[in-house]
Amino acid sequence: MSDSKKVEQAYQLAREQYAELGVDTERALKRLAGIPISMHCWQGDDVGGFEKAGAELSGGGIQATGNYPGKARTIDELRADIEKALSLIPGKHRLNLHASYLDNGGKFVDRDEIAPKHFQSWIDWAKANGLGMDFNPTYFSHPKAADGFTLSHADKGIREFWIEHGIACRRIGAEMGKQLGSPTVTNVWIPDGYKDIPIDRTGPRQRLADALDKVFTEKIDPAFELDAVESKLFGIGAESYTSGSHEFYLGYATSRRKLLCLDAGHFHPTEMISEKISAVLMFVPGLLLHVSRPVRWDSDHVVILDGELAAIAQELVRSGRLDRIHIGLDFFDASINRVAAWVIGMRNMAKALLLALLEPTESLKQMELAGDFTSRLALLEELKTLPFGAVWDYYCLKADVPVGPAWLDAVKAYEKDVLSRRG
Ligand code: RNT
Ligand code: ZN
Repeated sequence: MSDSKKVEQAYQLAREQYAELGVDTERALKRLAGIPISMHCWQGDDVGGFEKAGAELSGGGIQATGNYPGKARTIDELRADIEKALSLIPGKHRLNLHASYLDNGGKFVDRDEIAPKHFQSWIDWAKANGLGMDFNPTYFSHPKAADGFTLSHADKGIREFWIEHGIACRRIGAEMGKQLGSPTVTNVWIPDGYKDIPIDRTGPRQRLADALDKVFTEKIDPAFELDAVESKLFGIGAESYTSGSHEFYLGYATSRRKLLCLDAGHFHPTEMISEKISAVLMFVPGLLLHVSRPVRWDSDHVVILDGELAAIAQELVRSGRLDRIHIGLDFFDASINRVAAWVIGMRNMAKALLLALLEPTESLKQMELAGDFTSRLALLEELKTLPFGAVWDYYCLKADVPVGPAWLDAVKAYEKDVLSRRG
């Protein structure tokens, strides 16, 4: 029997098993195919970008560690790596680009002067590859961010420089969304904060709110562009205070009607974003997720299929508001093959969504409402050993991407033929 026959046969059995619980696997697969995941460009080159030749991530309290060979050094190399990764991931997805990945034709263009034309080649490439795009201003790795403050800086000139950057990025995002036919989420994250205990916690936050209001002054059609703001608890060198804390942005997003970005690594270690989704969705117009894996701190490890990832996906699906939720990944591991890192993280996010879509949510809800917590717990545990893998394999087969670990062979071949030849 051929391998694909085996996959089909296993799927038919799985389908029957799920049907017994009232779960329609065909419907789940259809819904899964309609959920894009925004793949972050920065896993491909350790958050380096193409602003200057040989640029390295520096500042901003984010830290890629490892020196696995073969990282993308040029825009063409990064695009080739992304294409390779996407060819191994089922579904139609998006590319999440940082402003520092601009195509400046080899001539330095500062952050306050970037324009849609510096991203036209990315837009064309995205279009050719059937990808939507999301965007991020880059408020780090820059001399004007070197002392740890940007939009909340005490110096007006520095604030204004970064306000201009934000304004420019929204226009770029809008152009991407317009040309690609689906709104670009432009996500603002700034590293601003103090290493040691500040006297004035209010001032930087007032300056930040004022600067953001200036960044967001221009009305942009939400069919082209949506704004998101991302909080953070701490950063390296900003351990004691961040201007853009969770409470700050929750208030800001609620009062200004912006999307709130929840990054899984930006909270206290026992605080889970899965628990926050239902609450914040009640008050903000939409959510952006930065799905990441914090190991002891905001370490940005590759996303694995763990309990929290499953819980995040459950909350997204159970919310019934996927139309207001944008899923993006945020990690950067330089210690393993970077293309594999993408594939592992993306496939895991999709798997978690599928697991959630295969849940008999209505039955579980009825048990809960009836106070039958015994049945709720029993069924949740039984679900864990249903033949989910057979449904996932079938999804990969139908999407024409490798089933099971076979994708790794493709990555190894790419490493041998392409990545290992990079100096
Ligand atoms: C940093 C934030 C932010 C970045 C990217 C590169 O802590 O998570 O989202 O990871 O902008
Ligand atoms: Zn993030």
